Amino acid sequence: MKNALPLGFVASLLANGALGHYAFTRIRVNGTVTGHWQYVRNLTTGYEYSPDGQHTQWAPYYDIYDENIRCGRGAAIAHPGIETATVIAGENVSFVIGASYEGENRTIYHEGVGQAYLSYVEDGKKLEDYRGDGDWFKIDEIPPLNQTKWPLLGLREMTFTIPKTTPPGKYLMRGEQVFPFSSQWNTTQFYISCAHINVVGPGGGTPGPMARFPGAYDLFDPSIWVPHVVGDFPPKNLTGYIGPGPSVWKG
Ligand SMILES: *[C@@H]1O[C@H](CO)[C@@H](O)[C@H](O)[C@H]1NC(C)=O
Ligand SMILES: *[C@@H]1O[C@H](CO)[C@@H](O)[C@H](O)[C@H]1NC(C)=O
Ligand SMILES: *[C@@H]1O[C@H](CO)[C@@H](O)[C@H](O)[C@H]1NC(C)=O
Ligand SMILES: *[C@@H]1O[C@H](CO)[C@@H](O)[C@H](O)[C@H]1NC(C)=O
Ligand SMILES: *[C@@H]1O[C@H](CO)[C@@H](O)[C@H](O)[C@H]1NC(C)=O
Ligand SMILES: *[C@@H]1O[C@H](CO)[C@@H](O)[C@H](O)[C@H]1NC(C)=O
Ligand SMILES: *[C@@H]1O[C@H](CO)[C@@H](O)[C@H](O)[C@H]1NC(C)=O
Ligand SMILES: [Cu+2]
Repeated sequence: MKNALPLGFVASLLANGALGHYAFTRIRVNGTVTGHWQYVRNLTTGYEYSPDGQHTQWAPYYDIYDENIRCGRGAAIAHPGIETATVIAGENVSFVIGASYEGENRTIYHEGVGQAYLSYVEDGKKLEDYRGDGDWFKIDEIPPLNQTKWPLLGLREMTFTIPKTTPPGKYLMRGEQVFPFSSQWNTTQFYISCAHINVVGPGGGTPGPMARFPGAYDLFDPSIWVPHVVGDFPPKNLTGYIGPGPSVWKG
């Protein structure tokens, strides 16, 4: 958050005792919260634009033109021992916070949209080795509730629905929360994690439109950076905000 937040927001963070960021380290499937990095690709330590081995695992990622924008910092391939969660199409998968300066039970406090994408792993190819350089489609988006309120604020998790007609198979599932209200252009924060899932169900749908990362987002997208003046929190004019990237495929 260095040099990137309006004073009013910083003040409200300090009032809440919140000093840092967070990472979605686990998912909820079938109602149960699973282990840290059990089904989610481990993030490396680092700051802002690159892995550096010195900062925290839960710092956001900033560079929308780098391959780390797919699955988060250093998560282009999976760490050893990651598992794949079987998920029934039509059910929910939540990305649950599990690491922050305040420990595992931090709640979401960044104002911003939550989104989820899927990328199919071709039959016979291993999810573990898949770098996410293929096509992605957006399956869900959690927009503002009204002019002033993001529904994610205060929750521990972002919940997304796997469309009922999603073609069965193995997917990288990309969950992200975007904080587009930095005081400076080109400092939008992305909280990204990718889970390994195996979708089961009848299939029958034709997902699309497709997008690739990098490529899906542009620094000039109005949703990537929403300028706020100092002290302008809570926001006053959120209605109409649509998250960056392609439209949602509902199945
Ligand atoms: C995740 O990455 C961190 C930082 O590099 C490392 O310390 C940790 O052992 C890794 N955890 C897993 C489950 O791979
Ligand atoms: C969720 O429930 C389905 C149906 O019972 C099961 O096949 C699947 O393994 C469960 N997934 C996880 C991650 O527990
Ligand atoms: C899935 O999530 C949506 C949105 O949060 C919720 O309305 C719905 O009840 C959930 N469905 C299940 C089966 O938990
Ligand atoms: C986080 O919350 C869970 C559920 O309430 C609890 O079991 C766990 O001990 C908490 N973790 C910490 C580090 O406080
Ligand atoms: C937005 O929704 C929140 C939560 O329901 C409510 O407290 C607030 O008054 C609403 N704001 C507007 C402008 O309707
Ligand atoms: C955005 O910021 C990064 C990191 O400082 C920099 O490398 C990049 O050139 C910037 N992009 C633009 C278009 O200014
Ligand atoms: C609210 O935002 C829209 C663009 O999203 C803009 O056209 C409009 O002028 C804004 N309204 C106010 C009162 O700031
Ligand atoms: Cu933060």
